Amino acid sequence: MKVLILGIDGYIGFPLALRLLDRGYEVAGADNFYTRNRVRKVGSKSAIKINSFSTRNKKLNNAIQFYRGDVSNSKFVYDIIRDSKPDAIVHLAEQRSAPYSMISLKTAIETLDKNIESTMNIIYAVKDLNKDIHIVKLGSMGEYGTPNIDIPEGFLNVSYNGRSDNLPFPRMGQSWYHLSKIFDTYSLMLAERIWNMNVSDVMQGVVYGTRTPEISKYKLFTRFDIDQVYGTVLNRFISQAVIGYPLTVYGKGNQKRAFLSLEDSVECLNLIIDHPPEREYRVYNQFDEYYPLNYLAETVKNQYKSLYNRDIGIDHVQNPRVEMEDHYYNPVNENLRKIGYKRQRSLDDEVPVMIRDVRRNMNTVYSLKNVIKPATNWR
Ligand code: USQ
Repeated sequence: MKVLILGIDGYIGFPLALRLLDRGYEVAGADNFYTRNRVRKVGSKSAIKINSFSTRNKKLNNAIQFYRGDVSNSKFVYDIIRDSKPDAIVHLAEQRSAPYSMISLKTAIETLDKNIESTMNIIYAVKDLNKDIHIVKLGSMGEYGTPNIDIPEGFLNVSYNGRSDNLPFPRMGQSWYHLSKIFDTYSLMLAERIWNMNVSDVMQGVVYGTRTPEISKYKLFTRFDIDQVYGTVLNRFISQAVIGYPLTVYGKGNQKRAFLSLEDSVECLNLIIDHPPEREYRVYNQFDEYYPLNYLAETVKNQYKSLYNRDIGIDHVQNPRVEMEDHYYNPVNENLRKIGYKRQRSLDDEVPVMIRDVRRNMNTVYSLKNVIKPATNWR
């Protein structure tokens, strides 16, 4: 099977490529190094040293058929699909930071434009060139927001005035980034409805981690962002602990979010690639567990204490985001289990591995100290 990974230079794209190559798939990929550039633009870089893409590919004997370009350019998307002839396309090539989308009108529109256009380009290219291609699209658990009822997988049975239907679950994203993903979701739903396409729409939780077995095997790390714009919460907490910076829990810390390890993310995507829907739009809620942020902070604090006997502070900083801090949260994730998903790495397995990897890059983390403090305000 041949898989085209859009965003192959990214945090998840690169380990996914390693996994698929290692398991005998043909892998093509595209990237315009947008994340490397945007992270530089906010004064940061990957806290774990990574090679350039060409060095990565050289170390893999150029096993990846690579295209440099922007997936918000429709000609580029048509050209690479025509040339690489994939069976599946995994779309990871979107602007992926909620805080980045909230910096200004310019970054909000950049996020909406890039993300919506790239998905539209893929939909049209697949419709025009080969409708058998399986589109695996990365959405976000944050599309649902935090409703006061259970969160099903994409759809909800609704009874109203004596009639009932299975309708899209209401989406209540809390940033322009999440809104862009919601638009993608509706675009994919419509595309499948009118053109009978094969779509897996993946509502992914927050991913954490530094390693997969292939990263260790090939000694090729993936990027690891810890700054206030591109860093996600657990990756930031680990780095903060390593340099003795109090963990920046936003607000009360009772906010609950769904999480999974990098290894589980890659494993789930591999399972989804192996189970293409047949002329169907299918939603996967892709996460392992959900936790309140305070639980994550306590886990990092306790594990650090037991590994290095050092006390880590926890600082409840004023929340720069507009989000509920006390709320109900109960999403389901049955569809992945139906195709064979079992947790690979738990939070407790992964935190010590992450601490050790980040400690090896301590000097870089120190050098990024001034981009840790939250500075992007939703208000
Ligand atoms: N948070 C802190 N302290 C920090 C950073 C974040 O308390 O130093 C809190 C935030 O307020 C939020 C939660 O942690 O309540 C998650 O924030 P995050 O930055 O880790 O994740 P988020 O902005 O939601 O976005 C990330 C990825 C995005 C993906 C999404 C999945 O950047 O690409 O779609 O996670 S989800 O969160 O399920 O929407």
